[in-house]
Amino acid sequence: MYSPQKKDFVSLTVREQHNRGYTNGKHRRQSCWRKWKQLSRLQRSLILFLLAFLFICGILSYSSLTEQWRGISDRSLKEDWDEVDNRGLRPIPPGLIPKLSAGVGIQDVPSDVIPEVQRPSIPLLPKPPSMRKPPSKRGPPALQKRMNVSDWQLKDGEEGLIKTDEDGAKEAITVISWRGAMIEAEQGTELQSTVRGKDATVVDAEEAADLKTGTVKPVDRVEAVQEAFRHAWKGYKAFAWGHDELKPLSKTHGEWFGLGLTLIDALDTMWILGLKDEFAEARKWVETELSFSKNVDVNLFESTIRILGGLLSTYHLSGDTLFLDKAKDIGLRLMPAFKTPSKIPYSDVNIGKGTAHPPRWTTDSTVAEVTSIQLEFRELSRLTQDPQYQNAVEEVTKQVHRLEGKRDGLVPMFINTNSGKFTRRGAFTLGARADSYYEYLLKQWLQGGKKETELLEDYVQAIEGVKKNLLKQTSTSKLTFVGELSNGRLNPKMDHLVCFLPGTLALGAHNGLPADHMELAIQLIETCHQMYVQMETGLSPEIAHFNLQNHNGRDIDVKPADRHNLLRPETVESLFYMYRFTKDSKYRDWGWEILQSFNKHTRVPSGGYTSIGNVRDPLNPAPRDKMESFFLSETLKYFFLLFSDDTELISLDKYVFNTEAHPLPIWPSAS
Ligand code: DMJ
Repeated sequence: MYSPQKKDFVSLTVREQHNRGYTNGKHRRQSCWRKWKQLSRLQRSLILFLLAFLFICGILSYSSLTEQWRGISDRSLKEDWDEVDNRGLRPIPPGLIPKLSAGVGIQDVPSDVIPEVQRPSIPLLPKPPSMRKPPSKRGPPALQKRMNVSDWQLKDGEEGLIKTDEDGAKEAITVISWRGAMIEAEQGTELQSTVRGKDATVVDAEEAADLKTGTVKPVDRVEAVQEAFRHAWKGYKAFAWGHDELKPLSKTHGEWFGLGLTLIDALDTMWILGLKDEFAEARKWVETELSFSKNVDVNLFESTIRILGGLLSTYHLSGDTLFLDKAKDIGLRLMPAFKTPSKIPYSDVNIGKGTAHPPRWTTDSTVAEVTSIQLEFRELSRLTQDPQYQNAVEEVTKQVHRLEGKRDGLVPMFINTNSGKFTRRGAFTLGARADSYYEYLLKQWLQGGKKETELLEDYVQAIEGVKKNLLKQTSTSKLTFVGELSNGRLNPKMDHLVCFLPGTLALGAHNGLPADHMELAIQLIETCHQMYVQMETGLSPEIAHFNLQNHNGRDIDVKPADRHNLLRPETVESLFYMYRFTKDSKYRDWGWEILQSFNKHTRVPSGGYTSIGNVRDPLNPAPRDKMESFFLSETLKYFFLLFSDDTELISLDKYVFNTEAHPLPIWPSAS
């Protein structure tokens, strides 16, 4: 700091200089003006002309420069898009599939360690330049962005959850719970963008006439499912071919892993439905386009149940070794996930680099994720005669079997990859993050020929735990439901995901487990059915809240954040099991009603089906512009099997379905 004295001195000096400068300038201007006046008129005109000429030249060269700059940025944009095309990420018309040069495979690597891959020729999925940002997002993609479709408008006052990315750009996101998968925020809480215009998703008049309710013969129903599949495929083929998911309203695609998820997930459905042409086209894509040599993070659970499971079952059904080879490739690439201090796998694997990691915010994995990959890896070991896959997943099963922290056989939702222990104990659900743990206990026991008694014990004990801790009835209609336990308190809410349970219980009872499992299955499938019929669209919400007191005469309440329907399969899956084991035609009729509701409220005329945001508003179901791969893999497959009279088609005594509806063989007793 200057002292006041010093300050005065300085300011005085400055003022003096300033004055001097000012005087000098004036003096200089005066002398210039005098010189100008001394020039002849001709000289002055010449100078003025020259100045004007220079000014015009300046303007002209500025505009040509800016043209050039614009040209440069256009080229960058085009180059970026060419890059996208070169990576095979643009829809490729079937039949015109270009040959790709062989990718960097890992099968030839002599050890079980996948090397850090040389910078691959196909870098991580690019975004259009304007949106480019580091590929840091893991888990399911935000399921819905605010739509940018000219025909659609955001509904007044309804905004999506706004997320700001690293670039400061804002996007509307939907938060979604995935059965067993990682989610981005509180399960089931979401706000979604909605769109107006009921015509967009409502089946057109001609189609509706074909699909009217009434006395419909099974064969007609079977054909209706084939027709629904073809319609879904039409959209996928036209707008999302080779990509992960169809966005049927904006007529484009969504990418999650960049591995053609819908196509792979749908392969065995096409086989089972007898859609030969579609299958042949898809097979061609797998043969010529599918490469797992990609620097991309995939979720271990999701890629196991959808990709590995889908390839293995397609191999079994078709006998085509192409699918087995691809299954081996992805299976090996997923193995680094198991290299953790506890051998409880990480949630994410980079299948190109051979590295694995937990989510950014925790070292926990989800219990359902680490315990619902066993059917697939065990089968891979059996087929390859390489025990490493089976050993890795059975180590997880063994550890979870021994772990403390269960409640009457019910498991918490998280497990730590360092300690191998359950974390965040005290919350128990049969819904997201735990569900398929129970399913895979029973199904592994069946897959292995009913020999692994610890699996059976854990399963039977868990069902007892459900009965003791989670089962309740509504006061109005006495609907039985499976609630959630949170620190000793029952929350009377049930995810639609829990509707897998009646089918699994029925499968157990069919295989000799107690008869009361079947009784419970009958009660629970009734509840799942009610979750559809009590909604105005005839479609279930993602989460239902059940009334334990008769305060409003209703059994089911739905919170605004839970009103969405993602075309999920669980109820149709259970209807299929219930029909197979009881032959009670009401289960087929219930399924038929659901199929028609899907056709009425989720079918997009130009091709595909869409998730919707509001099952309570048939006039504006708020289509969300996304067709999940499990709609083709599971929902439509289970519809078909429910309506088919051929009960030997995927016999439940010969196959177990993985949790993504991919049938895997029950091992011959010799294995
Ligand atoms: C599917 O990916 C599988 O069924 C998984 O087990 C749960 N979530 C979806 C379907 O809802």
